[in-house]
Amino acid sequence: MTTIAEKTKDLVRVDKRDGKLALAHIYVAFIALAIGGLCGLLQTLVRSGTFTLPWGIGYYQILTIHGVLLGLILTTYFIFGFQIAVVSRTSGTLTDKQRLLGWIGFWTMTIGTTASSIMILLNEASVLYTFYAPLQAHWIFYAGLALVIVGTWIGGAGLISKYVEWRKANPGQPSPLLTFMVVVNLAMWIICSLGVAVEVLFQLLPWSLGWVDKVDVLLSRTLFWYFGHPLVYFWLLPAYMVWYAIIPKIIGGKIFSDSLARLSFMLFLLFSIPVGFHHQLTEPGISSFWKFLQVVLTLMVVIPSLLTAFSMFATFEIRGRALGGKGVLGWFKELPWGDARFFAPFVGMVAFIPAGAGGIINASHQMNQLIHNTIWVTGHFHLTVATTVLLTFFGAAYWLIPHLTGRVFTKQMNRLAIIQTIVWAFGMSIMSGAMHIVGLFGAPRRSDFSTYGGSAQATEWIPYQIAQAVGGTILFIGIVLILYIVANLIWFAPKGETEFPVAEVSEHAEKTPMALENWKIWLTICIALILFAYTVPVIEIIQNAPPGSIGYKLW
Ligand code: HAS
Repeated sequence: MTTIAEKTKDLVRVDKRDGKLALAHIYVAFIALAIGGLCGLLQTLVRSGTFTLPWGIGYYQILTIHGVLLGLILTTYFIFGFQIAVVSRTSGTLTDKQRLLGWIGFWTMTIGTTASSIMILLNEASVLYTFYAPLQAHWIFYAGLALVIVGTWIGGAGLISKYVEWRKANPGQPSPLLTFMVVVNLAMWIICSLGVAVEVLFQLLPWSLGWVDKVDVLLSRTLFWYFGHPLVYFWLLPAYMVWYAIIPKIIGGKIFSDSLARLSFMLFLLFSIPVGFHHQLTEPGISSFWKFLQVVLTLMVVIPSLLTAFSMFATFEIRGRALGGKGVLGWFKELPWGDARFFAPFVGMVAFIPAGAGGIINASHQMNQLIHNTIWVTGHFHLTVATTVLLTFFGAAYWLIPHLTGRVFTKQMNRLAIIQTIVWAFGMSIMSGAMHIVGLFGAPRRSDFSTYGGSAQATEWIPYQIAQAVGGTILFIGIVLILYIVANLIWFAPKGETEFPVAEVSEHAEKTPMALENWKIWLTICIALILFAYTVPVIEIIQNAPPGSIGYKLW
């Protein structure tokens, strides 16, 4: 018979077999970081006007590798690895069937990633990470991406089934917070990735195979952005999982409110999907009313981030005061600044303040006219995903990898991780700062310097583009440092036990209402909002489809 101690031990340590599955995902994520990061460095050098790519390699080719490997592959693999570990840690070891689904998902994704990457390397798919039509890639590139998505559905099904199993075994009780958060993220992901799956399967694949001559570009972009905006929250929510439920434990505090954390996640589920038009505000073919409606919904999706900021401030202040911090800000210096597991995500949070303000500017219909398609947008997403999210993932890697590999995060590695965070923040401030400023002057994003470098305007932009190259080079040093730390945690760090920190909820928090876990209510509102925001404009787009494209004369 298992004793209570043994049962608890099972729950605090991730089962080795689940750990192996999680680690497989994390390895691919860091390989993607190495290759994608190198391409990022090359890009900034090309844009500075001082460097030409050798061996006929194209600018758009490395830009595609950079965007696909970092934006789509690093994120998705790290998130799945993290989510598998989190569910196994908080809801118990996966069953053999659930783990098998995880492995099938992993290999499906990996076959797809390899196929798509080979096509990009062969210069058969230099279509950037958004693969907008009418840029056309080899059909294997699209098929590969479709496999990546199908793989995530299979792996996701395993995790959702663990949640269902837990709820059945514990009727009337709120599920473990972290598992609940994973399931919200997966629900959002599955609903939104249906859009890109339809785009790839029914538009891009038949077109690239030559079965149809034309593609309805507006419809394809609409389907892409139906997916593309929730995609950015699919990146953000695991970072929020760390902030809400892990950082409090690392700093020795408690979760400020379980209900507030769950509410904020549910609001993301509702408001992150029906907002894709805020990426298409300058596109003809969608009427102003629907753009306006989606701008309003975009501003609604800011609310859960403001709730998160409030909750984090409360957690930090309560802990800082418990440690003796006095006065309005005295608690601040009591926080564990020397602990990289806290410091890296904290710097990510600080970056999210200007990054979020930038997002609100982007979403504000008229201001979007100024920044759209300028390198300001690139500055925005390097602050959000490449700083806020990535620094939080690095902070998580410092305990997650040694926990899974049975090693320890040594003092030297901790010191190096603090340096890594500072290098990253410094390099990113220069690079993203320069991108924001020169974007306001109209410098385009995604443009090969050789196509515009000779113009008078471009000469004014050059100092900022050199600043971007300087920032990019510093960031590359940051990539080398994190890869060194990760390699240490996988192969060389001393053997030992590392804690998987999961915080408890504060005893002062209100009881969590079960309504927050009533999926019937939330999924119904979510689908109703999507139908409301998209049905009429999509019908209009299809009615006006160009002759010869799929959709033409459908109505
Ligand atoms: Fe964005 C474009 C609007 C958030 C990523 N975004 C992009 C693209 C990417 C991206 C990749 O409306 C480019 C896509 C492309 O290739 O074309 N974005 C927003 C808005 C938000 C937002 C309103 N974006 C994100 C996040 C991303 C991301 C998060 C990745 C993870 N974005 C846009 C729009 C465009 C866009 C337009 C299209 C532009 C165009 O024309 O092409 C909001 O979610 C932001 C809300 C955030 C906040 C900040 C809250 C602050 C917190 C930190 C608290 C700090 C603490 C520490 C506790 C309101 C939670 C305190 C310590 C101290 C010392 C003070």
